[in-house]
Amino acid sequence: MKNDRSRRRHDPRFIPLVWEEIPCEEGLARGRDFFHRMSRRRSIRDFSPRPVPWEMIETAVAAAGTAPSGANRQPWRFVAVSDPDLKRRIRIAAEEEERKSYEERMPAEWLEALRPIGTDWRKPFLEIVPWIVVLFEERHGVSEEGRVRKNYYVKESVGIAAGFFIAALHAMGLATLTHTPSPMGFLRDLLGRPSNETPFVLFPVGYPAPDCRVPELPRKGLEEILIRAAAEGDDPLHCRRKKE
Ligand code: IYR
Repeated sequence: MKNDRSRRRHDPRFIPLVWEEIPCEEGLARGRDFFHRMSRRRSIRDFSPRPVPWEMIETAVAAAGTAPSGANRQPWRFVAVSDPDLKRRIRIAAEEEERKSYEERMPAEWLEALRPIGTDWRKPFLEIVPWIVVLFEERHGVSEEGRVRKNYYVKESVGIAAGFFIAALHAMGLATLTHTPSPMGFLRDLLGRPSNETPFVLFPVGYPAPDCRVPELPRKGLEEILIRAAAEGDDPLHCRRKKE
């Protein structure tokens, strides 16, 4: 007798998967290309005022919105700011918090950890960039009758959407920074978001300034981040080489 789960998958509301079959070698080539492109992504803090078309912001948010989420609640909201006055107010509020953080709140160990990155409380890029995109997490939904509707794995879901957003911007030749002026509560007020939404991360989005410099930071190698838990003596499957 079929159990409930398999009956679910035969429910008429289930639809056939749209799936593009990619041969192994081709898939590996695409994966390597993706890796090489992603490995050239850098977070930057020196932005150009060069404008960025709205369609590029829309496209990156559309890509982010394809992320998986707990119970498919899609608990993300992106607020894209181009208004110079609003950007200025965000800069002023962010620098106020950041100054307190750097001068009073952050312990010595944290400041030491940030030394190679060269940050301080000043955030001029918030006024220079064409776009500030603030990603909010929707901590819970609200039904039409005003009842709370639970969301699940909100941080994980929004974190994955943030990753998709960053990858999409990079694919379009745009640069960003995961900026978290802490605490970020002021963003909810400045952007007029409801109380069930909390700022998760702020992305300045634009092109690098011509003289942009970035810290020389190493990335961990595969040998450090990948552990293969295979049975002893197991020879892993490899893609077949293309015939010459
Ligand atoms: N929010 C501060 C501090 C900061 C914290 C971490 I962790 C960083 O990786 C970088 C900065 C700031 O934006 O300067």
